[in-house]
Amino acid sequence: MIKEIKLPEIADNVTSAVVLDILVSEGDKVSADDILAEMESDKASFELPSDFDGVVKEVKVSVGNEVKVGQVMFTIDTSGEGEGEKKEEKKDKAEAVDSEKEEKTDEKKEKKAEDEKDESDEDSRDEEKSEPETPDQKSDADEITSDKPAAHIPASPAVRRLAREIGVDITKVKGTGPSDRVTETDVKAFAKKQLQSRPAGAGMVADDYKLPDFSKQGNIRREKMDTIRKITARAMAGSWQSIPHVFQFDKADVTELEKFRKDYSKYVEKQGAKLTVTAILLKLTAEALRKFPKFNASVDMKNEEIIYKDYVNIGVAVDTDRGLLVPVIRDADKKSITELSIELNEMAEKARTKKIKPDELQGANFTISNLGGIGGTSFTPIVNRPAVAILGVSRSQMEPVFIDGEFKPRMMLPLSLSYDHRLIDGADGARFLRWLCEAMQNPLVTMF
Ligand code: CAO
Repeated sequence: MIKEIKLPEIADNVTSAVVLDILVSEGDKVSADDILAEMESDKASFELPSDFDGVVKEVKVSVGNEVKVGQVMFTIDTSGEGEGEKKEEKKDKAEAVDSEKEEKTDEKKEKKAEDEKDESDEDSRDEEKSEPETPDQKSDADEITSDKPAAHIPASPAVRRLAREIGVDITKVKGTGPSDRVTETDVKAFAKKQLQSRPAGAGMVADDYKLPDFSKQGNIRREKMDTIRKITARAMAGSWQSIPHVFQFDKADVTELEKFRKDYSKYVEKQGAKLTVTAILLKLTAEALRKFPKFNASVDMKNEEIIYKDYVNIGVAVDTDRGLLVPVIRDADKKSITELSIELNEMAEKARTKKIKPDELQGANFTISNLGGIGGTSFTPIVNRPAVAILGVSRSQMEPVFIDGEFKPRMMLPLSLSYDHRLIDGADGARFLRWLCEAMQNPLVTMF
């Protein structure tokens, strides 16, 4: 008897759903409640189970199809004849192949053996609390490359679902069950091995995205990443993936500050440095970090603790020939603007001339990234963990600002603050940045 599997009613006002994945092929034996397809409506993702035991006679939809409620997606032969037909076909096509009956018996045995194996694995894990498996113990779950589409890899729907849920490409898993059937244990061992074989942090960069063959479009050239690029790529991807970022923007009126800077730059020059906006920002940010200690902290999610630091170390992003380097100005709150200017000049020079030492690049609680020397109206820098915030500085320019009933030309400096929302809330972020803007407008604010 042929039974139809239709898209059922999912929820009020949902009339259709899209096929995300099809987990069976025509000729597959299924049991009631085995998952046939994964679907997604505009309300939710869900699995479509079989209502019957039998053999999949027809798959009437493809991945990506939009299916209407009530539309037939699969037909299931529940009479057992479908199995017979398939058996005959196989016999005719390849006499060398075992009879379908044996295959089906094998399949039953395989399933039983696999279930028993999986169950006993579970039991031994639960009851005996045995040592975790090492990758070597599971070396039979090596990576393979199969040309077969995922739907043709021998595995139960539950195993396929597990593979999808934990991000394992089932075509790469070597099945250790009878007739190379992929078992739940194979999938778990494969996932574990993949994780263990990655160098720390590599998972953040070496993603599974398959690049297209660019040479089809024209000539290409491949170049190895240098160490700085690799470190930056890992650090930035790691920060971006682990930190829920929020970005806050503001503008500081630096008209008066610019006058001050020009007036005092000669004094600082005499000491051998240049008084720049970055040095002034270093001073004011150090004050802000004292006033708002959360911005000078780190998050320890493992222990669910916040680590407040009594020292104020600020990293400054420096653009070098080799890429981005972030030397750290230690105890910035204890230094004068002149001292900070001198140290910033020295550090930037060392970074650019490859003289910077590794420990001079470590230990920042906060970072300042000033791109204003190059240009731009705003940008959103990535928080450099384990810090929880970073200040982005764009190019200051004269703007008409409406003050006391009239527009006045003012030098405005755009600032952006990126912060970790696990620790810092929106109001904290807005207050921190506003305070910094006000401190630039009127440095007396820092006295209060
Ligand atoms: N707005 C307008 N002008 C600015 C400015 C700003 N926000 N910041 C700097 N300037 C001006 C300076 O006044 C200076 O002008 P003059 O030559 O006329 O005096 C010029 O730009 C160059 O400044 P500088 O770079 O010598 O000095 P600095 O202290 O302002 O900056 C440093 C030092 C190390 C921050 C900077 O050189 C640098 O490397 N910036 C790049 C940071 C970076 O790459 N960030 C990205 C990180 S995320 O990928």
